[in-house]
Amino acid sequence: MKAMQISSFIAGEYVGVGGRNAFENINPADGSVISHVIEASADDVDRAVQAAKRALKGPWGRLSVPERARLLEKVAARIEERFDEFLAAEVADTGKPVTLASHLDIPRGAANFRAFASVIESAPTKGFTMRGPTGGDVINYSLRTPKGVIAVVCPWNFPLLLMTWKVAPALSCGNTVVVKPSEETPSTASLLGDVMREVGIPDGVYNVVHGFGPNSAGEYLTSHPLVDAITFTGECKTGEAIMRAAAAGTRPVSFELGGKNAGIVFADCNMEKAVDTTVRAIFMNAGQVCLHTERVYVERPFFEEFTAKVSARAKALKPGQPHDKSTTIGPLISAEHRKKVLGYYQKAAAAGARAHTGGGEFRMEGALAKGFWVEPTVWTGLDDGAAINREEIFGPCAHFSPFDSDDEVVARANDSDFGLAAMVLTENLTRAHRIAGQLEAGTCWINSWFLRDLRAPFGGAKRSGIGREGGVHSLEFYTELKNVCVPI
Ligand code: NAD
Ligand code: 6OD
Repeated sequence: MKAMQISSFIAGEYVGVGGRNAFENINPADGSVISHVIEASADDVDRAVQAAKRALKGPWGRLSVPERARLLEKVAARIEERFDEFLAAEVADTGKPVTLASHLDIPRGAANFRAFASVIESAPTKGFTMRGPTGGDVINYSLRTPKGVIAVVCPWNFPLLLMTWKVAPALSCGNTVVVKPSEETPSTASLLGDVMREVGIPDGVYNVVHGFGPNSAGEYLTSHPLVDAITFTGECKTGEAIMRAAAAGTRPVSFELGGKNAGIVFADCNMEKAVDTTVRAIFMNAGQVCLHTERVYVERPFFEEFTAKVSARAKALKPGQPHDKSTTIGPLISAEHRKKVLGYYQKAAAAGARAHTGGGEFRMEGALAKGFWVEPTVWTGLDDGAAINREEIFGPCAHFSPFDSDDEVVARANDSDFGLAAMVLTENLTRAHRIAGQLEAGTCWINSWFLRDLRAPFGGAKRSGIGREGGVHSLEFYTELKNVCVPI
């Protein structure tokens, strides 16, 4: 099959090659080249930001909230109509099983636009009156205005889902955006440009610039002086670099960063459901989920039994062609990421961990032999100070250890630099609520995992992020709140 060309989308137009560099977009399942991506130059990024700035003052800036909301609903509807194209692009870029992308990635791409169309229409207007110094009444009320041009810098693990999770609230609030998708997964962001054109989103409102981070589109964008705010999802180290760029001009940031999430399993859980939930929390998307559980604490009386059950389920996961509906685990995103994950597998072995299943590469056959496959892995035997219990691995693996009391497990779960998500599995809801209150995490799932209500606040505590997005919380970041004071 001939490799396609993926282009940046600036001011309503796809950008041609025109002497620019191009890089290969690789299918992680088989190592084949899917497309050539044209890298945006510093000039292109400047044009994109200028276009986004101009668009704020054009027809987009004059739309009423219901008009904007209707347009976002059309974007959602058009993603659904072009579902198969989005699905094929996402599956090729990520290598993830089609069953996962068709149930999660693409539907959420559409759902994000619908959710924020609804949030903006029902956003509360704030106001109050008070007695003024001269005895008369004073009315104070608040207006929300768009923040301006928003830079949206995205990772590769849920490309469309995570990009639209930022673009939808930004647009719903009347901003314009310049998106920098991950270099690993450029396709759906470009495809969305076509959808924006089709439904009549004015030129310059949604722009996409392709490239890498340092000395490329990511850095050009985040250091551009006309960018008014930066929303970023990715690694903590990248967050630090972006924060430095944002310091020039004191631009606000919203960060969703890494995790080292704890799962706590009590002996009084519903065993069958707890095994299911834990398997999903560790292995979904080959563990490449910021929210995924990498540290599992199991109450001692049933530690052996629970670990054995999860290990058996992990062993039964089936790698294979992403489009084969019986495939239940995909590859890692890249050769580089596989090297990093296998490095942790080696560190675990060297430290004396027992691998109940996995611990190495998947030896795939045929075309898939060139993909980036690793075995789902369950370890026991290391203490909480081991590297695999402290650092984010971002692969299909977790370490299990026993615990004896609530206080002990809360202290161990909280003993981490990260604080993104936690999971508590127990049928004792009093205990569940008490522990949820004690855990240092942005989200705590009880008897569930990755169960999302898009109106709920979402983000990380400690090093896992800055700020919260979701529902009205997104409005705090994507708008300026102005008070108007009127003495009567
Ligand atoms: P990454 O930080 O390497 O890259 C993310 C994006 O930042 C890419 O588009 C990249 O090109 C860009 N970038 C890199 N350096 C840059 C720089 N100096 N300036 C500007 N842009 C730059 O992250 P990744 O490897 O794509 O994603 C995996 C990480 O993302 C994991 O740590 C994971 O936990 C985290 N993540 C967090 C969440 C969350 O909601 N908290 C969600 C998904 C992923
Ligand atoms: O569901 C979401 O909105 C979200 N931001 C999920 C993040 C997944 C991390 O990999």
